Amino acid sequence: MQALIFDVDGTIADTEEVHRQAFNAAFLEMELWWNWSASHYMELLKVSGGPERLEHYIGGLRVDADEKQRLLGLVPGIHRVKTRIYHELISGGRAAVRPGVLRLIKEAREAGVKLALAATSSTSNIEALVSASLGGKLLGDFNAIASADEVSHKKPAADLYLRVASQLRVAPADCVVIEDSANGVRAAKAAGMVVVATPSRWTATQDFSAADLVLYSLGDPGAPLDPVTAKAIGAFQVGIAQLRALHAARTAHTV
Ligand code: XBP
Ligand code: MG
Repeated sequence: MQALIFDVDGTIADTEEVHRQAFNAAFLEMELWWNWSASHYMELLKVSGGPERLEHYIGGLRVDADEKQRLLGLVPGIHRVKTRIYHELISGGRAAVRPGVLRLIKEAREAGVKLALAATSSTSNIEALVSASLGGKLLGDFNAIASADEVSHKKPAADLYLRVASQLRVAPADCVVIEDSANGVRAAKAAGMVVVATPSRWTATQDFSAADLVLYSLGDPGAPLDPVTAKAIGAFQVGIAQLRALHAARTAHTV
C-alpha cells in the first residue's frame, strides 16, 4: 500500500445535506419553484455531478419539449448560483468531519503513505470544505487533489482515480480508497484499486457488493466500532495497519 485516497463528499464529511440546501436555495433565488426533499435527493444522488443531476431532474419533469430545452439551458447558471451558496454554507462549518478521517490522515502522513483527494465536485468546493472542516493547513498534507473539473468522465468511470494515481506516481493496485457511494466504489474498482466503503445516510441503501470492505464508520477513540466489526478487522478503529492488511489480502493473488 503506497497511497490512501479519500473521496470528498459524504466521505470526509456529510456534505450532501449542504449540497441539497444549496440546490434548494439556488432554485428559490432563480424563482424555479422546485424543492428537493431529502428522500428525493437520495434518489438524485445516484447521478454523479451537480449539472448532470440537474439535467436528469429536468429530463423527468412533465413539461413540453420547448420548456424542457429552455430549462436545460439554465443548468450552468443554476449550478453557478448553487456553488456560490454552497461555499457560503460550507464555510460556516455546516459539515462535520466524519469519525476517523483526521486521525487516518495524520497516521498516513506519519507512516509515509501518500495522501490524495478524488472528488466529483469542483476544486473550489473541495478547497472550501477542507479549509472549513479540516483546517486550511491540511490542504498541504495531500500529495494530489483531483476533481471533476479535470476529467471527461465522472464516477463511476475510472478517470478520476486513474488521474490521481498518475499524479501520485503510484500504481493503482498500490492505492487504497475510502468511498461513501456505489458510484465511487465502482470508479475505484474500475481503476484497479482496493476500496473501503463507508456509506453515509444518503447512500446506505446503495449496492456496495463491489467494495473490499464495508464499514459504517472508520471509528475513532471517541467513537469505537461495535465489537462484531472490531473482531472482524482486529481493531476498534481503522488505522493504517488495518488498511495495509486489507490491501495485502486483496492483492496477494495478483502477483
Ligand atoms: C459528489 C457528487 C457531487 C456533489 C455535488 O460525489 O456527486 O455532484 O453531490 O457537488 P463524490 P457538485 O462524493 O463521488 O465526489 O454540485 O459540485 O457536483
Ligand atoms: Mg462521495
